[in-house]
Amino acid sequence: MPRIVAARVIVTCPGRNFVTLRIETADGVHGLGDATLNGRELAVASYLSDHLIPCLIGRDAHQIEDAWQYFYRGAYWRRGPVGMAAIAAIDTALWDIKAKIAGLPLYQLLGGASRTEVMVYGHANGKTIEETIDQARSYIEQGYKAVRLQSAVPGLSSTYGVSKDRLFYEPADADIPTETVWSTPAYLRSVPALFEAARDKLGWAVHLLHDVHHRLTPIEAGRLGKDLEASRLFWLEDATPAENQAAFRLIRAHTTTPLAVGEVFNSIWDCKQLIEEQLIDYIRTTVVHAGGITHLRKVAALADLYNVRTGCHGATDLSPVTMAAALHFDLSVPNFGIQEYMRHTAETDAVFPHHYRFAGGCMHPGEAAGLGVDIDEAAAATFPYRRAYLPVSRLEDGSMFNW
Ligand code: EZ4
Ligand code: CO
Repeated sequence: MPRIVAARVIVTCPGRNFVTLRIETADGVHGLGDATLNGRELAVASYLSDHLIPCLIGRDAHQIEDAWQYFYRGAYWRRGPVGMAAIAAIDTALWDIKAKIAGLPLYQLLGGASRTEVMVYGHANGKTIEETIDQARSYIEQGYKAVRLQSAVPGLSSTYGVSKDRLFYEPADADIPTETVWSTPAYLRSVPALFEAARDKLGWAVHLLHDVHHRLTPIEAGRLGKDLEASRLFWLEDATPAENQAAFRLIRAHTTTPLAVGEVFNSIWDCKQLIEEQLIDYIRTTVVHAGGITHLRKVAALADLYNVRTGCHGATDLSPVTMAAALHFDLSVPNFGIQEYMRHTAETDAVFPHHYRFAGGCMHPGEAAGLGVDIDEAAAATFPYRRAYLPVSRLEDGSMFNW
């Protein structure tokens, strides 16, 4: 058996923080797993180093399911973003090792390719509707078949999803959270106009997406969905916070705009009702935040029974290790829908050399054995951790709100 003899956590900040688990077997095979939890990185690093790694040494690297169950059931305290990101990192690294030992790209172990490539969507944003549409046009010129549109809300000094930089969007922008102000009425007035103008200027061949980022109540979301129906969105994302899964019944009752949810979910229990009652069209759970490849495959299998397709989260706070793992998953899973893709900076790409590639609006994980991604530890060591938080959000009267 390939015995695990060493495991350690590497924290690096090539423009933003990433937490990576590296597991090694007695034969010198190593595997990587992403454990990055934006704004709470060191909690996961400690959970792994102080609590899980000591139990990992000596185990059979091939027993992936058993390791998953051991750390999930064995904790007694189940689920939660910190614990599930740590389990995800172990799970991903063990799949990487198994595929390397097999000499196959990971997707071959997951049933093989169900498609030739994976459709991704890019992020277009701007301070005005015109700027956002111009940026969407540049994505379409690069071959993208799907683009997410986010435009600044008139009257608000900053809006989530709208970057200061033209190429890269990085919301974790300060060592104490930036305070932002939110107005739902201003937002609800601005979005339908954005998509009407986008259809007018960009036509109907491109898929258009939009992220509400948990800012609405169910009835507000129902109304927005209705107002956007004529613009034929690919999806409307995270319309409301989804702790209350049953709330989606109300949204569903009012609109045929397809709904996506779940980038912050960490287990199948967070989306069980949403899927079983067919309250959503796309499930956004991803490798790093939902217990790794092993658990994500169970989510996808449940979703497949109810015509729900996958749409994995793929923002810049998900490292190239997650991106690679997601692409192997996407290529193999029968009910794949779309994959989010935000470019990492050149520094991040240099720290994590990888085989996945983009062409013509689609991606492929490549044919290297394992995940096809590595970490350059010497380069990683030149970028020490820097505390960075996502902003917080308040209503105009000062009440705390959802960012
Ligand atoms: O704000 O990943 O759809 N993508 C998103 C992201 C999230 C960040 C939070 O860490 O909503 O950009
Ligand atoms: Co989102």
